[in-house]
Amino acid sequence: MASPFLKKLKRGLFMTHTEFLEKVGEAIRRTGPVAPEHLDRIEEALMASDAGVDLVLRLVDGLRDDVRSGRIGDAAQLEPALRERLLALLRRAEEGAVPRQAPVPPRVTLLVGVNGTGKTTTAAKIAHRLKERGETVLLAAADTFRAAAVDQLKVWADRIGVPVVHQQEGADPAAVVFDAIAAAKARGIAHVLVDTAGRLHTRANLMKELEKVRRVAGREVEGAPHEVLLVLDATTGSNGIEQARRFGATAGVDGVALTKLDGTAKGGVVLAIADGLGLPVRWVGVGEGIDDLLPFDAAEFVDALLEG
Ligand SMILES: Nc1nc2c(ncn2[C@@H]2O[C@H](COP(=O)(O)OP(=O)(O)O)[C@@H](O)[C@H]2O)c(=O)[nH]1
Ligand SMILES: [Mg+2]
Repeated sequence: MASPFLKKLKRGLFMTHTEFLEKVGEAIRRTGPVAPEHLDRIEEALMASDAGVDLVLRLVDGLRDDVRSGRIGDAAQLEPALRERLLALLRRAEEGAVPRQAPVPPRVTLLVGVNGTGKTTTAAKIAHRLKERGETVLLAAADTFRAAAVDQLKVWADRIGVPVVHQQEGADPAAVVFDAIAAAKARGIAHVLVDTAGRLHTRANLMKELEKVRRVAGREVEGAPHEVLLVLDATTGSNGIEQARRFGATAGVDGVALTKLDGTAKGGVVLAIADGLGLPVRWVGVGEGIDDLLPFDAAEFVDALLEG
């Protein structure tokens, strides 16, 4: 019986899953000798899911070697072999980035990423989830670039019933974070989620601003920020990887929240993130609703991708 999470993930991954299985289904659901077309089919399916050229070639070469050496003697072994390789890849990225706890509260999480990827929505979704678990949480509106960004976060905060700290448009985001941390300390709140800007007049300014936010957080709470989540839009596929590289260089990213998986067949980008960036995906967004965020689980992801 599939878990509710797996069901929801499968719905979120519907397009990726369907297209993947359409391409690969016949190749991995048969028995008998492995023909070169089977491996071609797997290669094509992985490419179409935007898993990234280098990774796909490596994966398929690995399978081909296994066939040549006799480790894979029958087509029925292709699926388990592929599953094992995908899982190993995802687990490696997870092991490379163990989440940091906060020795003293609050635990501070920054959400960073380019405009429109889903930072504000994801901050609200995580806040909601923490609240449902009985944890205390405060949102910090550090995207001060546009007044609308603050309003959007305030609307979410009202709806889920968590406090939000904000200042006027154009305020210094580091000052907002300073205030937010002070408020959290005063009220004994365990988590501060910081929504940041995805765009400024120049990228250099944006990076400087994020750096200042980090410095201020670190000065106010030991070890902060405890987590920097890069929010990536799955519909941009492997272009998102390039964005991530640019952000990672400056912002010291710990993990990825991959949004909009519900609207794309490019779910293989999860694999490209793990392989190309060595970053674990922590969350996946599977819709616009407040509950449409799932903690990422490597085994469930691979199941959702491969199981018919
Ligand atoms: N379908 C879908 N839409 C999403 C998801 N996450 C965010 N969005 C939508 O993407 C748009 C941009 O989100 P927003 O949080 O404002 O992005 P930001 O600019 O990075 O803060 C909004 O319309 C969101 O509703 C998701 O997982 N699935
Ligand atoms: Mg925003």
